Parts: sequence; C-alpha cells; structure tokens
Amino acid sequence: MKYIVPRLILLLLFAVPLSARSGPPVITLEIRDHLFFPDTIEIPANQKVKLLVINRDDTAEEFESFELNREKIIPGGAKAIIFIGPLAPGEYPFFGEFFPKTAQGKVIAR
Ligand SMILES: [Cu+2]
Repeated sequence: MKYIVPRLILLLLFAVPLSARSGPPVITLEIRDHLFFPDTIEIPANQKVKLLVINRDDTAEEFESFELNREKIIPGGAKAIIFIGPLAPGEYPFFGEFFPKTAQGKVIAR
C-alpha cells in the first residue's frame, strides 16, 4: 500500500501536462471508388502531421509514397494512421498502389 500512493501521485503529476499538450494536427483522407478525397492536402512545413486514412471501399488499398517514404495497407472498410513530416516546403505525391491509375494525390507543405 505504501508504494501505491506515491505512484498514484506521480501518475497524477504526469497526467495533467500530458493531456494539456496537443498532438500533431490530424488530417483526414478518404478513399472512395479508388480515389482519394481530398486529392490535395496542404500541411504546414516543418511540422509533424497525423494522416487519418479512411478506406470507404470494400477492397484494400495501399497508401504509397516514395517522396514521403511511406507505405501502408488499409483493408477495405478500415482506417489507418500515417505520420508524415516534418517536411521541407514542397510537393510530395502519393498514390494507391492497388489502383494507381485513379488513386493519386499529393501533399503540399508550405
Ligand atoms: Cu507498396
């Protein structure tokens, strides 16, 4: 018992500053009919960003970008989180590897 109370106080001390701190901005990207919506995402340069990718299709898709060095499979009807950045200002194309002719987009860091 004497160990539990100090630990609880420590937990409380850390819990408050952690919850007050906001994480990276979240940008939602949807896949529908093998297309990305939106197909152009603007993000702040030099800052980490959290992409929430929601696949509304029944089929799996793979978010792929050589420029962003990211590759992630999102099963049909599933969601995925992909962290990108901090990025230098510029354009970073991405595509859906399973439907590359239609599923195309780009991240613009400003
Ligand atoms: Cu791939």
